Amino acid sequence: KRLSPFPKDFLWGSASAAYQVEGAWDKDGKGPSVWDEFVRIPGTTFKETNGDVAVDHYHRYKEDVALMAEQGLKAYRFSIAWSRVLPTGRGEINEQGLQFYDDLIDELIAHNIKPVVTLYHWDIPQGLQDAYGGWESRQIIEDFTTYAAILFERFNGRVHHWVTLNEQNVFISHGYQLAYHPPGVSDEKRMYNANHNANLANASAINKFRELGTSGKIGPSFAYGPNYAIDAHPKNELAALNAEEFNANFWMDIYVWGEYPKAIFHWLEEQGWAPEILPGDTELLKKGKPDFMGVNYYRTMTNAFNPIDGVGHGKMNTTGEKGTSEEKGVPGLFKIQDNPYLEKTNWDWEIDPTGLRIGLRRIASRYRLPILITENGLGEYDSLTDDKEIHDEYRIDYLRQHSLAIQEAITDGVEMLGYCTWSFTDLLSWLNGYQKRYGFVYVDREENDEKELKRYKKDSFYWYQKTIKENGANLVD
Ligand code: GCO
Repeated sequence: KRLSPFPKDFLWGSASAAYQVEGAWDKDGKGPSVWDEFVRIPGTTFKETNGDVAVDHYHRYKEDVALMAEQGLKAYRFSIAWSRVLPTGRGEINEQGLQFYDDLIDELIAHNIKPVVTLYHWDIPQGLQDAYGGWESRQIIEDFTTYAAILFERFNGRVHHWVTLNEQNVFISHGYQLAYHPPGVSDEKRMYNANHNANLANASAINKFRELGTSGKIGPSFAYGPNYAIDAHPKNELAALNAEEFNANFWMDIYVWGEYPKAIFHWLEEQGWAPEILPGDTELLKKGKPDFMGVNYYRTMTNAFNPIDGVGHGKMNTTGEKGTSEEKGVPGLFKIQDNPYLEKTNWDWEIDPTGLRIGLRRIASRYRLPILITENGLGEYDSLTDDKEIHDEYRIDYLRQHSLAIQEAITDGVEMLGYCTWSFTDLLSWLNGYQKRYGFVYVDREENDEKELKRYKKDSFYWYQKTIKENGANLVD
């Protein structure tokens, strides 16, 4: 079958997040974020790893950008640490913190790499958490908007792609239900309230972006994977529909249409967990429509009927030992099953390039928005040979298949803006330390041994370099 080519201006990119790469956690006036505090609570992360130094991108950004330029990257997605810019989350600007991003942006532009800026990648300032419980208070709407406006004004004209909130579904569920992330709460009523405030903050920032006449496009990054049924039994099909509504539409409908899907909202009301919608909320949400949908794609889920007294959220695999995830589900809606057709990574994530094509099709036809893949990649153990090489053919294979799925989606008519792989250099995995590597560039460090943080190009670095150069023409043999 003939595939449509990638558009000429397709953004072949790669991505990172401040806490996972920067280090310099208390340098040059930066205030603490909730992650700086959370990682110090024993038992919260793999071998007590933290991002104090991470891969020291804060001090080595020029070296990293030079590697990006050598690879031919068209775009680099990174996040801004709110507490670098505003140490307690509001009030006086810390000019030195803001200057770091100013310099990084200039360095990227000087190398013809388009900056894709994420406003929030999970590191809310501890000051706001202490002052009013962060996302749990409506005060966050104003404070997030003020912070966003500082960045819009400073970087307008230099940045053309803006991401508001990264994986709201993850930071909200992990922070307020599963307690894997700060603030480590397990309370659904509080979770759906915090989530509603995040939705309002997202829309308010988008409205501010437009009010200020900022140039470029803005949208959220959502962690999405399509939900399948284990088989065609109607009850399992219903479970898959429930899962799609619960895991995906509940979060993305509100971004695009300002309304929660009725079936899920009704289910929340029955549990006593529905957020309070105040007068004016719906209007604000409807106005704050994004220009594109950012998609972080890693895996798909396969579902079956789950009775009302069925399984709940089990334990996650954070050790990197295959098969250590537990059975999970939402009682009365769905439960997650192993898909017999799919292989999994060492962290039990299904590898499913066709799922990416399916997911892109679903989003494009439901929301009629262009899509930017803001993350996709393979977390694996990598090893450095004696010759200081990294033969990650498994990653090349993964990325090649997912790039092809994007090309197929383009052929299907989906408007694709770009592909930011996760990640450019190796980085800290929030809960899995430094053993789970995603980068094109290997960084020589272990859990609690920083070594010299030397960078080595993996085989996948060269593969992506060629892919960018040929605009994907090398994908089909
Ligand atoms: C991990 C995760 C992260 C996320 C990213 C989400 O292993 O910790 O994969 O790296 O993918 O931060 O936006």
